[in-house]
Amino acid sequence: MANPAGGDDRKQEQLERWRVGPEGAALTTDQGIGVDDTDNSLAAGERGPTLMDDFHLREKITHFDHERIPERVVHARGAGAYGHFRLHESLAEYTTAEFLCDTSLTTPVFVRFSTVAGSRGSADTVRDVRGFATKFYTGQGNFDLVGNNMPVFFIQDGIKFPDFVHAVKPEPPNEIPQASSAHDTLWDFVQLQPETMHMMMWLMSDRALPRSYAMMQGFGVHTFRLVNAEGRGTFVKFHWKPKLGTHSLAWDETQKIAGKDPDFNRRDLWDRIDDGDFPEYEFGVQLVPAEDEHRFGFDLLDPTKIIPEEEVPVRPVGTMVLDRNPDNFFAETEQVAFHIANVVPGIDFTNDPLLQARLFSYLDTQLIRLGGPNFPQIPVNRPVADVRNHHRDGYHQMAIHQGQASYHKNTLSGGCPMVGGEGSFTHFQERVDGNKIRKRSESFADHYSQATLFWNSMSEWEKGHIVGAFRFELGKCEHKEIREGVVRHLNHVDHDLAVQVAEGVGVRPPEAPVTANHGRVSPALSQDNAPTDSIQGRKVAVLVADGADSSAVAAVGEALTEAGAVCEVLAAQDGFVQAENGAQIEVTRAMPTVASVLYDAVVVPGGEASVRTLAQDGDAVHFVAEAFVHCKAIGALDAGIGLLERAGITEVEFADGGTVADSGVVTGEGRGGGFTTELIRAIAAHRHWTRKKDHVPA
Ligand code: HDE
Repeated sequence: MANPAGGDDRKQEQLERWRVGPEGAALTTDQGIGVDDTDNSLAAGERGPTLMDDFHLREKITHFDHERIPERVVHARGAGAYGHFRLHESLAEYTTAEFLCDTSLTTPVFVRFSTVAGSRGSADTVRDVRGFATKFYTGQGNFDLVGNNMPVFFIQDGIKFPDFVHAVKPEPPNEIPQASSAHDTLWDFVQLQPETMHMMMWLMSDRALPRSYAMMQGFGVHTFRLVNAEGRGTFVKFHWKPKLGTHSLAWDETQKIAGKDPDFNRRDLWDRIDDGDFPEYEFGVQLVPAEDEHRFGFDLLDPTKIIPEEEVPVRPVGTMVLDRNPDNFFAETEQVAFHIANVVPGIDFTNDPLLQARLFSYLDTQLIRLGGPNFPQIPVNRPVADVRNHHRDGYHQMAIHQGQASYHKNTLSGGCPMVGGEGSFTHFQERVDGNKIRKRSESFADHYSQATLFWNSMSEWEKGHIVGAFRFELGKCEHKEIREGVVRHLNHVDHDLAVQVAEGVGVRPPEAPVTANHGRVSPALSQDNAPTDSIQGRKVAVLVADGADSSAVAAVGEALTEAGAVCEVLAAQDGFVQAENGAQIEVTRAMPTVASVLYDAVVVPGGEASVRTLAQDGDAVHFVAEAFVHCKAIGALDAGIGLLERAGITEVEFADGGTVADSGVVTGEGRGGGFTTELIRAIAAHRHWTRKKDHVPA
């Protein structure tokens, strides 16, 4: 069976067996018995009691009563998709994992993106880390790369994970706040656990507010190990880089979206795949030879550290395309079970103490969440590789194991299944020697210098957003001594940062730096350097009323659509508006049902009467003003420029064929070719963060 993006479809073929459609079928009970009435219970008389005989009623209600399973203790809110991984460059020199060696292979995948702290029904656009978990269904078994969109973590040792999660989750007395780190317990934890500082810089940055799952990096976080045919190990960090670049929403925007469309990222992923605009990521590796283990100024086993890309470049070796939406959220996205211990021959672990604790946690958590040890048999979790072993029985066993022997060794089943077959997993042989101790290695002691590296690498606008985020989040912390504690740590990161945050949260700014800022930078960390050459999947609103210039609407729509954007025509009401020339313009959505925060850009075409009406419509004026304040591309043609003026966006100039008057504001007369070219460039830029916007109320 072919998939839309071409390539291997073993997983989809396997899933086909389990898919159940409603077409042409009669309603039955779970026992396959036809049902004559599912609207009225069986009762003794019209107004009489319901009868136990009604097996259909009992089965229907019982099944309903048991529909819920526990949500994930973290990463409860998620969205998933199937896709394919293609290798471009063989890593056979480093690993025996076939899917990383054989460039002719295509490997089916399932990816689940998630937020961490919120409940299953929480909003997508909260400030949080995003999970980026990938299940590779390889011919050698499942490999799960259970990563995040940030390359470091809050803690160094997994034993602190329950403490950390308890601190960030809603507080115990009242379960407030939902899906937010802006509360006392989180900051209390942070001030007492300075190893969090690097990750807190990422969390307070725009990385925590992704515009789209298709515009988000992914990181394996830990240092793993690749092992080649000779048994030689090479340290590796795994990376995903989105083809569309890493782009984020504005903080004010995320809060509004959380109300207007809490499913914003989930919907975006679904719509992109539905529209054939498949999210694509480059898979890269940072490789460190075993003999270089100690050449860095930090410990490779410390998950609060990155290896700067400038020191060890990320080598792109493959591409992942997400090309199929699930059929059923519960069956697939909810029941998918990732486990960091799912590795294939040629990929192995290191002694990173965070990674080690995860090796235990993921299997354990699935047992309670999915109700027993047979969850790997759930369709989405099944490997495409053969499964043969002596595991037996347990809740929800789906396999009918044949044969007398369910033990090894045996003669009765001919010794099968046999151990040590070709390609079986052999653990990397690492010599270890030590006393049993509870002690953090000295090599894990530096908690600040990479937080400083991150800060130094930010552009001015990114620094501004980080300061704003600290002021907001820490400002919500009621206990002044906790705010003071956090500011003291920030002063170890950067004095200016600490002073700016202190001033915003009402604590005395530190007088002097604790240590001098080392001044190092890693340009790869800044989103200011993300690619901005595409408007693929960007959502553009075109505002119209009766009297709009229909040829301008069509021309702009055509140009943007051709460049890959999704254009929607908005008017006060759904239906049609009457164009200047009497033609009808179809309205995609009524303005009150949407909001500027759901779009990447807004365009106001000409037509005197249309613009006059829009200028009298508070929704339309606010739409433009808000898009301006959120630094989005804005285009206006002819009379449409009047709406920009009405919205207080005054710094516009005119020029033949269109021009960028204020960064990202494109105006034009007579929609000359220059207008759409400039507009496309302005939208591709993602946001115009340095725009002067304080004079516009929105
Ligand atoms: Fe997880 N994590 N985690 N985590 N994690 C879970 O497993 C855990 C950590 C990550 O979409 C749970 O099936 C411990 C780092 C993702 O289904 C649980 C520690 C990273 C997902 C669990 C960590 C992650 C999870 C909850 C510290 C990035 C969602 C439900 C030792 C590299 C996977 C589940 C999905 C989910 C434990 C730290 C990523 C409880 C104990 C570091 C993307 O097992």
